[in-house]
Amino acid sequence: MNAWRKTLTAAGRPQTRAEELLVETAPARRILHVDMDAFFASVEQKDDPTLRGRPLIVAGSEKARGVVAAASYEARAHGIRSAMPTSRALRLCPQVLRVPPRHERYHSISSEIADVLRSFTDRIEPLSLDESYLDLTECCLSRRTSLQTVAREVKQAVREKTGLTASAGGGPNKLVAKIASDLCKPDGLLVVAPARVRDFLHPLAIERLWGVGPVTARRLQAMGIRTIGDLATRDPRHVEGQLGRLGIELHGLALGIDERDVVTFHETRSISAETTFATDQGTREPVAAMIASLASEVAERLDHHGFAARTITLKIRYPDFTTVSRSCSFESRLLNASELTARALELLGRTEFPQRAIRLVGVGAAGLVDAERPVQLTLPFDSYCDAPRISPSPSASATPPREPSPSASATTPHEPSPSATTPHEPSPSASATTPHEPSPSPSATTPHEPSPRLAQTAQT
Ligand code: DCP
Ligand code: MG
Repeated sequence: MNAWRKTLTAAGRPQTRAEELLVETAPARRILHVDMDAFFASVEQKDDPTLRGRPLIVAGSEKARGVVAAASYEARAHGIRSAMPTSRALRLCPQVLRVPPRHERYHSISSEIADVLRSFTDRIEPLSLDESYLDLTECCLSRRTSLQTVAREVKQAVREKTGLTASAGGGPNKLVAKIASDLCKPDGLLVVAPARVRDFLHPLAIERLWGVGPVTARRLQAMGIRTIGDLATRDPRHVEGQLGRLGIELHGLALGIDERDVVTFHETRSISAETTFATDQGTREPVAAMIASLASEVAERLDHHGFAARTITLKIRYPDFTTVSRSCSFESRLLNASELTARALELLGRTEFPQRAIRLVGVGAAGLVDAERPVQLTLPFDSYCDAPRISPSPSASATPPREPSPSASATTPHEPSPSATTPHEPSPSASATTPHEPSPSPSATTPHEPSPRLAQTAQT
């Protein structure tokens, strides 16, 4: 990041109109947010032409209290959304087609998308399997072409390679790019010029702002703030008085100031599987059987990729949706299928089960290494990342707290996120979450409801 720009915004936002003008006239970055449309559902429709043009959900079975991972746009017309229980989706649209998720297939397409994006720039920050930020500043400047033009090329290249549509939003920062791509879905392209940022942001509902979930939105609404523009025109000291540091950060964002860099390294991925029981389980036998089945699924996927794991995590959700995870790591040993199961069952002993019944259970493997050559690595689908990163602390870490939005509080039908631990013998870590207001701290960042971080925490 430009040094003077960072200094200017070190207090979270420009302090004077003169500083504001300087920020406005700074050489603008060209940030693009690319997000595949109805990703899992579109992959299914691409692979099976009989599913095309029909309401479709990729979801677990309603009998097993499954939830919707992805809904085709035809299904969304009936009000079906991600994270909704499958049973509710079926009530909304009895003729909806349901297919179970095929994660390997989505990972493989994600890898193809990554290859396409990398042909435009190395400055890529993947957020999930189907979503990335690209910093196209150098690409645009060296080619003397506009962000709009490059964005159009990116969309076309993704379509040619995968047969799928992506939506792309562009602007001088991540905040604008992400909101723009959300607004132009599906198959859209919306680029916001720096001079138009405030015109673009200000009419939007305050919930669109990064870090504003239902709880914060209610607090802002109680202050008479309904749009981003309402917040931008408030005295920041007043907002700070009401919301503390979060208020200051949100006020800066409302002014269109977001200095976060596109971060090109990424955490080492994990392989995991989880399931929600049809009814809450209070006895050991069915829970242990499910853990064994999930562990062998994880082991199979590790095998398929040629990976071995040094860390295992057990994730448990109690009936009140409180979620905990327990992990242990091994420096000198790799975990095979039976060890994964055995360790996961040991970890079960460190939960409140059976005093508390269990709604959901998940098994995750992290600390992935090449099974043949045990060196820490990343999965193929994020092979464009600069370097893997492991949390340096094995101590208890909070799973990202999220607003109790539907996507956060309902079961996500795949991939628990085990807390990373440094490899040593064996090192337990625990994390617990209850659905509550997100903290503005950096550790609260998630792709779904990220916490705002301004210049003072931006990485250069
Ligand atoms: N996903 C999931 N569980 C959720 C949300 C998403 O398993 N609660 C999976 C399925 C989605 C994929 O992640 O297809 C990408 O998530 P998005 O939020 O990008 O949603 P979609 O790509 O499905 O739709 P959109 O067109 O709104 O981006
Ligand atoms: Mg998507």
